[in-house]
Amino acid sequence: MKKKLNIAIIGKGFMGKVHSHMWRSVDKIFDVEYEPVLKVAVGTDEDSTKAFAEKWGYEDYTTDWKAAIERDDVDLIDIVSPTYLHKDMVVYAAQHGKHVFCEKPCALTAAEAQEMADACDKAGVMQYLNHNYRRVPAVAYAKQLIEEGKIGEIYHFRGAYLQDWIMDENFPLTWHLKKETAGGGPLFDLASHNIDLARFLVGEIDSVSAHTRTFIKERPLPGAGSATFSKGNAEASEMGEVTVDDACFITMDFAGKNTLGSCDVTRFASGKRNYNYFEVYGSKGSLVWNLERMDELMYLSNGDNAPEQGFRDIMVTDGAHPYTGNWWAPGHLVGYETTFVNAAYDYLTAMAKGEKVTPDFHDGVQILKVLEAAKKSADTGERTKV
Ligand code: SOE
Repeated sequence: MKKKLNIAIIGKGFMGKVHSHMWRSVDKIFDVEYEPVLKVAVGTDEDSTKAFAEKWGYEDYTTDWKAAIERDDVDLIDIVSPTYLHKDMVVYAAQHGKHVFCEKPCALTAAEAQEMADACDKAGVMQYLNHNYRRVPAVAYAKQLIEEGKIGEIYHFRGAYLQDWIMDENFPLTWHLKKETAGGGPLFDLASHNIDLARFLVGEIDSVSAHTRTFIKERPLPGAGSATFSKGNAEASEMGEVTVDDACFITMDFAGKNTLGSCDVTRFASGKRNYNYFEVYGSKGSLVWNLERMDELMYLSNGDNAPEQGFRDIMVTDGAHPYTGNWWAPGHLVGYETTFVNAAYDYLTAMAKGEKVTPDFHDGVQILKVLEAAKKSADTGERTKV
């Protein structure tokens, strides 16, 4: 008999949908000791929150996030709200003895992330920061190959995360485009993923140089019905200032390693809808991965003989690859939502064993220190210690 785990989700946008799907699927795809129960959905608007709750099968809904956290029949708080709300919600959840599962980016500042980590440590609750791409089977397999020594000493990590969803100058000034609500533009939203993967695959980053650019400096204020991924906002007439980057290029050094790294992130790469990419070049081999072909990992071994040497395209869907044994038969591809279900599986497995799951808010602190150093470097024009 599985233990019931009652979940309150705070937020019901794109990530609310993805996480609801995740909680509904995890105990069907994987063997876990818990049965997630969708207890209560929290949103800011009564009607749409009710509709969201009914659609996904939440037993209840509310517009009061504190009340949801305070409920005795809630065990875990899943936070998919805008970044500026994360710290208060996580701290409040921890103070009420609730386990936490929180979307990235962690918080507005490293100091906020530290408060989140401290509150969860003090309360002894589970803490998890969802950088879902660690849980792509091909990325987990890349990590395995690196740990097995197949890549050798790593000379280069080259990351990129390119999107194009705000290129329309009429795209409204949503919370993503304001420093006080998002912390940064793609520097926070997208480079946080690259930095997470760089730390996961290579190690700690200790200094950075960065360059940022804001291409469109003013945008229409959001009107009624404007949505995150909408294409413009004809109703709005007033304009507001964009206070985050539209693009950022970073070079990085790794602590105690002779690795030279980089990542470039933008929301202005026309045609690149969600191009999360990395290359790892080492003394024994190379790896290349791209989210738009997420089941494939390109691997080159320096040990192969010269005439035939080249990248092999490994279809990471074999039952022996990470996570894949519980998914579909070999060659039957998985998708974006799979990475979230894999994350929930790792979370629930750790919970059952009384272990920690990573990345957590301590990782969030480190990632934010890198992002803050990158912002400082872009502002001052100087190489900056993390
Ligand atoms: C929007 O840029 C977004 O949804 C990010 O917030 C996610 O972290 C990324 O994985 C996909 O794009």
